[in-house]
Amino acid sequence: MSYSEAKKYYESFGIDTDAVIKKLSDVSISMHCWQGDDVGGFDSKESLSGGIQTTGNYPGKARTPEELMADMDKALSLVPGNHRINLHACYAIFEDGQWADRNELEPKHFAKWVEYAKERNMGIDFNPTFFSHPKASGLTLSSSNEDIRSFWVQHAKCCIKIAEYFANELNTFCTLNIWIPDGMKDIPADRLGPRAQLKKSLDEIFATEFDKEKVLITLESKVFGIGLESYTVGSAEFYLSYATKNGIMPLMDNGHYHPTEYVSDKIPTMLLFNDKIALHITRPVRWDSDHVVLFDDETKEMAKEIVKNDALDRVIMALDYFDASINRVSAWVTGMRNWQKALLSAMLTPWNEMKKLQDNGDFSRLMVSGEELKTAPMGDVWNEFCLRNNQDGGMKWFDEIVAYEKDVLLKRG
Ligand code: RNT
Ligand code: ZN
Repeated sequence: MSYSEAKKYYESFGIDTDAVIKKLSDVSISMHCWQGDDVGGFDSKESLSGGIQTTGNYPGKARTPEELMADMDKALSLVPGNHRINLHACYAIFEDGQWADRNELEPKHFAKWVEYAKERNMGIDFNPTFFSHPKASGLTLSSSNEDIRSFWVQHAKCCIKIAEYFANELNTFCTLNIWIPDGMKDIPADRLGPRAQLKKSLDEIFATEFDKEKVLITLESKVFGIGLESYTVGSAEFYLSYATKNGIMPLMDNGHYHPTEYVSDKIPTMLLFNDKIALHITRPVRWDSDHVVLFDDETKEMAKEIVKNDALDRVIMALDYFDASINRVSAWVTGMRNWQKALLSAMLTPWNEMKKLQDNGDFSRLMVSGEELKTAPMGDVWNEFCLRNNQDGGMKWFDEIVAYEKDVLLKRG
């Protein structure tokens, strides 16, 4: 089928594909820098901690800021549209050996990133890093050790300043996401204590003066981590309650729930009770494994809940996965394109008609329509969307990855 035929097909469902293409072209996704170096960062030689794990040893990992930036450029050059980048505090760039610990980070340590983003007209989102650090061997913001707890509170405060700097320099908001790995391997004697400490730490962090239009703080909950199987301080109820009570934005990572719970089901509820919400889009396989985002059923279902509820401007969409077993640049492009495909698939579905079928109890027709649309010519609209954004819709981008691997990645040794 050609685009014009596909256009006609969708017209018969009342969908204007040109308008859809325009709408999708305006969606910015936040691309996480940490896919490029297995969540390594530049501020320490500590190995990755916090109950998260990259697996694989594919050659070509970025070892320096220059390499990481080059890889991100390569990835972004193969994704249609204009996007944002998402940094972690551990990606600070220290010039002339001017290393600073996490409680002393300053905007100047991110000046190179601002330069990078400015040249490419991109926004930056940000994350304090509460892991891979000697003071993160136990609890962080929920610690009962005052030295440790205040160190991490100070880290978060530094990050607010840096986020404000990003927003001011780049003229767009900066999302600042707080995720801590705090938890326990075995059954805790005291569950309430650490949560009370975390509450106190968050209160202290939010007492900082900052421009709430520019810095959008989000709170990310989790169910468990490796070595932290029995107890997570920052659980879903904890952050939901804190966020609701204090007018803070919640962030849902779809790898952070029990396997039969779906973030797609949570999105509409959250939209009813929050002005804005944020997502970490990932793919959990058996556990929070952070596999590359595919164009699979749950990914489509999450996109549907955003598009169908007309909430594209109320949901901050960030990718979050790290796969070291395949070409890392390819992993970025695959995930970015797949989230766009999921949004496209949702935009090409006549939700109003389908809602009517649901409201009228016509569940047979609803099922048949849904199944019919699964083989609709979405690929032709995808190709046209790519074309209009100066990209190829097929697999040609992968040839560029192969060439980049040969010319650049494999030469890294
Ligand atoms: C960990 C969380 C968190 C991290 C990043 C690196 O389970 O998902 O968002 O993946 O901050
Ligand atoms: Zn996450």
